[in-house]
Amino acid sequence: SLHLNDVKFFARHLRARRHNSHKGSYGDVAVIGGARGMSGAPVLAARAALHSGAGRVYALFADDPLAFDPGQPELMCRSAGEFDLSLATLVAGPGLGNGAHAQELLARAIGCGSALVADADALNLLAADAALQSALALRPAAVVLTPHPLEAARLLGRSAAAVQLDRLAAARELASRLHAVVVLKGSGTVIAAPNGNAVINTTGNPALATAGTGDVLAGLCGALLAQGWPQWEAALAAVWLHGMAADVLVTEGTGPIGLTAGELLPAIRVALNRM
Ligand code: NPW
Ligand code: AMP
Ligand code: MG
Repeated sequence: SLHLNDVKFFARHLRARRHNSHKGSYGDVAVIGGARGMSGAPVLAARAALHSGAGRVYALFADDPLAFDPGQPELMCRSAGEFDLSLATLVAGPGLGNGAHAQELLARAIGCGSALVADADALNLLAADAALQSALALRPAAVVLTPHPLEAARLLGRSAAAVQLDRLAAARELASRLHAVVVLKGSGTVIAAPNGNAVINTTGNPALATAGTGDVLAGLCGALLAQGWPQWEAALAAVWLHGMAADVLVTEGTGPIGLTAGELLPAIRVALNRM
């Protein structure tokens, strides 16, 4: 396993902002989530995508869509059922819920040709549906899965404790089984590829152990994919930047106690611009 500490390794994928470029040059991201009671999760992921350079960002809601996000009116809030999912890089799962409508939205997301980050409830729905897993494994477009240990455990049919006992093996097994780049989150996040490559991230700290930080990571990863990063590099850079943002905030006293997920956004933006 490699230890990830060289920013130059991925900086080459940063797209220079050319003078004659426009919002259409930096990709569209659509976050699919927002079941009743969990509207915050897709909003955080969508805000993260916006702060990470995506040209246009949509927050799609499985249930009642917000009219708009008062804290981030740049986002376009829509009903997920009425959106053409082939139009954007997709981040499926934050606060998506696990009902029939959520499952149908995920099946549509897997079935379209867009790059896809699957997180949270998208992973829980996958764990419960072998046909969706096969469709995902056969998907030609990029896929990044971002499970925390319990989500990985559900997918592997074992306990979270068993996953934690050999995190490298669990991430590699999921990557090869689902033919996707897998980000097994938690202290020492593991990024694994279907070919067996695996990297342990060295940034991040327990300030991240708070609600919504995973949703931010998923949105960040989606934004890099939308800007044309290959899936392996997008996953590595997203994990590294997310952890680096938390490390910088802790040195400033904004943590480890009481960091909020939303506070990562400006710090991620700074880390990305300094890369
Ligand atoms: P424990 O407590 O140790 O037994 P779930 P979820 C474990 C949305 N959200 N190492 C741990 O288990 C999400 O997007 C909405 C070891 C923990 O209690 C989802 O759609 C928000 N164990 C939905 O909620 C903000 C670890 O997993 C359990 C671990 C449910 O997602 C919050 C939780 O897993 C949230 O993002 C680790 N590193 N990490 C909003 N504002 O709208 C996790 N675990 O049951 O899958 O629930 O992750 O909260
Ligand atoms: P989620 O559980 O989906 O909200 O994701 C939590 C995020 O915080 C992931 O990116 C984890 O890797 C990160 N995280 C949680 N706890 C720690 C920790 N103790 N050290 C480093 N990163 C953590
Ligand atoms: Mg999560």
